Amino acid sequence: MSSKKCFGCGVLLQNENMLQEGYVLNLEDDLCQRCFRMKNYGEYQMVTKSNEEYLNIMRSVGETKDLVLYVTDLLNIEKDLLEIRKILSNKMILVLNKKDVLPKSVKDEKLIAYFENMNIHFEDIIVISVAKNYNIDKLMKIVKQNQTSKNVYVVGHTNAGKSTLINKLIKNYSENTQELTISPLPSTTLNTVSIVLNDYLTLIDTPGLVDSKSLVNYALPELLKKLSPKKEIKPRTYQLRKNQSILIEDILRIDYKEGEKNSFTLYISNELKTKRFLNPRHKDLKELSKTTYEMKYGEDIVVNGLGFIKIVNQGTVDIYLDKNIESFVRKSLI
Ligand SMILES: Nc1nc2c(ncn2[C@@H]2O[C@H](COP(=O)(O)OP(=O)(O)OP(=O)(O)O)[C@@H](O)[C@H]2O)c(=O)[nH]1
Ligand SMILES: [Mg+2]
Repeated sequence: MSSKKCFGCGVLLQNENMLQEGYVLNLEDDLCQRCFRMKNYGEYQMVTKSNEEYLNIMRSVGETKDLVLYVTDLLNIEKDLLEIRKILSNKMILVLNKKDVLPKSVKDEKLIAYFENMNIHFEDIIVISVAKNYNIDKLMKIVKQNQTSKNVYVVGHTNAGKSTLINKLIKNYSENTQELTISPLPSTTLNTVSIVLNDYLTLIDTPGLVDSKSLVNYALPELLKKLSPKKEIKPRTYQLRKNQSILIEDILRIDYKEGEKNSFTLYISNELKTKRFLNPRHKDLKELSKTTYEMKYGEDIVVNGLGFIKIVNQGTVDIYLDKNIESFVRKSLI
């Protein structure tokens, strides 16, 4: 084992065991084999990491007084933003990424107000899209205003786009040619990676917290590719009456059990197939488990890793979903 880290994911490089992470033929190499394959051949290799290591990294970030960017994916906002806030008392900016996947009509101000109402302290909240280079300059300004030292940490759940964001900042603001590895799979970044942007700013990428209850951990590669939207979502709205259902691929069934005629809008990748049934169905649910939600006016059902369903009026809704995947209800995001 050397003390050199992979430039792409931060793992310690080693040339002893091909089957273990960090393997390189030659310790002079900058990228581990896993990163090399992802980058050059788009060959993704899933690794599973214990959250304990990540929590240790978070705790060590918490011991610094450095500014933290907390990046989250607008389509997959975690159930509990406080989870990370509790570990880190650092000055923190909430960065709402992937605005490009939400319909253009959704206003930033509305999204920001939604998070402000949660009453969690952030120095600032900003909506960005790394993919569209949207608000990146504005983010850089906010970083400069709030830095407490050269170092700025980038944290958040896996797949939020932390490494993609840092790559964009490297590209836009420095001569540095280092490129972090990014992928649609969870746990791409494996350890901290420091990137010197200039004399005044060093960004530190960190591995993301893994949501063991996210659909991305259970989806096969074919589905995984379709799950995360590459384009603006075209919301699909269904007007349902009692006893009617919606099916999303074979992932989720939504049964409207009780209530007046109601509107269900799906915010999920355009590539996923959906069907509406006008009569109750009983087939194909063997492996799915049922949860009943008593919906109030203007709430979303969120399915971790899939997206969310906005339901306008109150009513009783049953959902059928793999028992390992989390769902929850929140006030409508949009
Ligand atoms: N549509 C869209 N996709 C994005 C955006 N930013 C990142 N992504 C995609 O999100 C996925 C995850 O990106 P990463 O940068 O690897 O995420 P990460 O937060 O570093 O993930 P870990 O290293 O696993 O913690 C990739 O498929 C990116 O292309 C964005 O602004 N819009
Ligand atoms: Mg990463």
